[in-house]
Amino acid sequence: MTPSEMKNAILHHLVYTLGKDVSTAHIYDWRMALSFAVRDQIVDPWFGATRRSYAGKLKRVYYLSMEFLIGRLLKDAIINLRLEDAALGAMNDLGLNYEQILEDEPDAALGNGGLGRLAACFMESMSTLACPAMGYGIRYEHGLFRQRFEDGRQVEEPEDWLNQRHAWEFERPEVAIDIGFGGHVQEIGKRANWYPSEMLIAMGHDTPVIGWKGRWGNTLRLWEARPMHGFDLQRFNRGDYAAAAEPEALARTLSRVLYPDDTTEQGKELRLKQEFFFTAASLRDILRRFESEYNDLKRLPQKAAIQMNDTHPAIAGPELVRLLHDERGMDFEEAVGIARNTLSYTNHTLLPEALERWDEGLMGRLLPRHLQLIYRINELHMKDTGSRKVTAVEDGHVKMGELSFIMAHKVNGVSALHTDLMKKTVFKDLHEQHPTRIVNETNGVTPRRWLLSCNPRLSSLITETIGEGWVDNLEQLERLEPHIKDSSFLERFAAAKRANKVDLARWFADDLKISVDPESIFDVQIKRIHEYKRQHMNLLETIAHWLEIRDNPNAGWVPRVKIFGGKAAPGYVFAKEIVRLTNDVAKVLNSDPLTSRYLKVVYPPNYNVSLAERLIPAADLSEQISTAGKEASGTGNMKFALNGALTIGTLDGANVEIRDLVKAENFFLFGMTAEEVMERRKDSGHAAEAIAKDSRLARAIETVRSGRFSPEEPGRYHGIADNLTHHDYFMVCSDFTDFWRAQREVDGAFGKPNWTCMAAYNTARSGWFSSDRTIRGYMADIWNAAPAPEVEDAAE
Ligand code: TH1
Repeated sequence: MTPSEMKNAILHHLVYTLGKDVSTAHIYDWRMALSFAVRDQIVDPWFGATRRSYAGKLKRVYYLSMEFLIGRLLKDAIINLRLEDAALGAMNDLGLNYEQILEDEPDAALGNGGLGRLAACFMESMSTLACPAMGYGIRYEHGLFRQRFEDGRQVEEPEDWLNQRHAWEFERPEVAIDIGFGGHVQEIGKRANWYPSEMLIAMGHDTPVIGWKGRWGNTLRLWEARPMHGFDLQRFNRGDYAAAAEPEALARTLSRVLYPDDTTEQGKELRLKQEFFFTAASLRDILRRFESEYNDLKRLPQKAAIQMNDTHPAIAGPELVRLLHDERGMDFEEAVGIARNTLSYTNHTLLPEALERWDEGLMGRLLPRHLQLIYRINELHMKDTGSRKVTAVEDGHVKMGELSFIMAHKVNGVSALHTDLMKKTVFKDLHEQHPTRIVNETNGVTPRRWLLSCNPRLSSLITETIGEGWVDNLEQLERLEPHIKDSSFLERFAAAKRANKVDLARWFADDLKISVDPESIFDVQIKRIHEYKRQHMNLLETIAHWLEIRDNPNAGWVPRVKIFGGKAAPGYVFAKEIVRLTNDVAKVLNSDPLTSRYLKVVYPPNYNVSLAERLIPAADLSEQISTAGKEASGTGNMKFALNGALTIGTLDGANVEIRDLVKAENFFLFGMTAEEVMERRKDSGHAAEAIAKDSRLARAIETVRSGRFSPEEPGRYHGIADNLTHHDYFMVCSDFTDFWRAQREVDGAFGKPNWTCMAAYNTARSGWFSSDRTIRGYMADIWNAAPAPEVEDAAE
């Protein structure tokens, strides 16, 4: 496409799709017109892929996920279709600012964090690899809340991405599926009919997901809840206006909001309803498609692979058995076998507070038939394994992890360490019964978004150096290695990083009114706020460092900017205190004339995918400091390494594999191992001992306790200080001393010529962390799926 063709397409959509005149068009109208012009280019390859899947009778992958944290889509589509020159040219021609138009797009935040973003990266990789696939989830009216700070406190505001028209979706009113809840069960022999008491409709909305060079396009189908019987006219006519709208409001509640809890479980009824709603709609859609092509249900596992992203869609097990056994008359044991061979399950966490358990009473009320089937599945499992030990039902609860394990032919962890711990801890007994079921698929990230699109400077340097094959074959980055000896390459590598830092510094100055020196170490910790991720350990180190600078302000300190980003779950009190402390510390440090040229703290509000794309390319240091054994994988860690930031981190999650690949000398390791953590926890005095041995730590905690950061309310942080001194479950104190040591090593290394080499080795050796590699692993080890044959590039 040429710029002038693009320009004509934009003008056409402006007038005929949006009904706007050039002279009155706002930025929104231009952005929509550009989006529609780009979307037009997606449709043909997308249809082509669908046609080829049907014609070739290809096996399809179905990715069921409560969350898809897709972020903005316009630039992604432009890049994957190689329309940058056309789009930029057209924008210039029209006198519009391209960057500003891209920034106008709301960030679709249909997820909390890593789990949802992983699902989005997987969708993009499946399209790039021409793996016939479909993502299924919920079309939340409100995604993750918007975060604002008020006197340093987090305030949550509703996110309303759908206030504007969503340019990328196609409504599918014909894809409407009835979903029931409650009611009663009528048993006929071993089979049963379920008569729900409450019904609503799931309506599909399709978003095309286009892969690199437009080679292939899959669909993300998100369900919206609609009332079965909309508006009650009789009630309205009686003057009962609120009641008249009730059924509608009730049904729509189901797809109204994303639960804002990341790795914590609330056990709320509405959540269970959401889970069943989208899972049941997806399974019915999958079976409908299968039955339109094949007439033998025994072949389902050969033609469909259904991945459960964590336990949120775990009701898929019993529901699929119900559809096969109750509704289609298949023998129960055979139905369980077919369901199991079709389903697989990814576990993303071992944290006990995140493992879903549903009260039997609640489950029986909402899903009476499913509860009966769960009992039978459970009994069958005990019969088959001859064991009474593990069961999916215990103490009046249904344990969704166990249920998922029993109903899946493969269960995977998301990093080598995490998979190993799954086998040794949470799934120990089940693993002994089914020793080949658990497999590892270390997470990955899509290089299109997380390098090519977000870091054009580094991307250009890479392409100029080794060609552009790396974009869909990321392991080619290793071809950079010979160039790391070359001073002109290193200079350009450093220059790209510096320019990214200057951009970020300008944004801090303009948007946050904080000035930072781009020559400082940009030290970044961005992720959900959680005790196990230990933002408070990072803060204590910051405070200790600040106190040390104050003691000796003229000692030639290495300047640093500590950058934080992240949201706290609205109900997670401790995490919200960490948010507030971060803001309070920032206020004191940034206005300290003695120290502020050496140490600043920046905490931009509302961390999201778009902000990540801005921060990661400018980072020197990546903070991956979770208590070992707690972070299942992490994916931010991979994005930073890929963009040439060095990691300071523990041996946790995928950090272990990052360090193995980039090599120990290019990674700042500190802290206890997962085993040492378990050992040390047995010693109830671990925190007090650690504090007694480290005067810097003691002083930092005392400073927090003293009210130095909250003079108007001196007791504000007693909670945090007490938790650390007495309890400290996540071992902040016990790891602090080694963390401090590693941070000072960072100071020593930064600014030396070797730093750029280390950074470049991180980029060159991170190719393995492409989500293309991860998806190939799922295809081979779990899905038994193959890419579509003979796929050419549409965008060349
Ligand atoms: C995250 C894990 O914490 C993280 O380590 C991992 O990299 C990521 O998943 C992708 O695998 C999880 N997010 C959630 C969210 C919910 C429940 C459990 C997890 S685990 C709602």
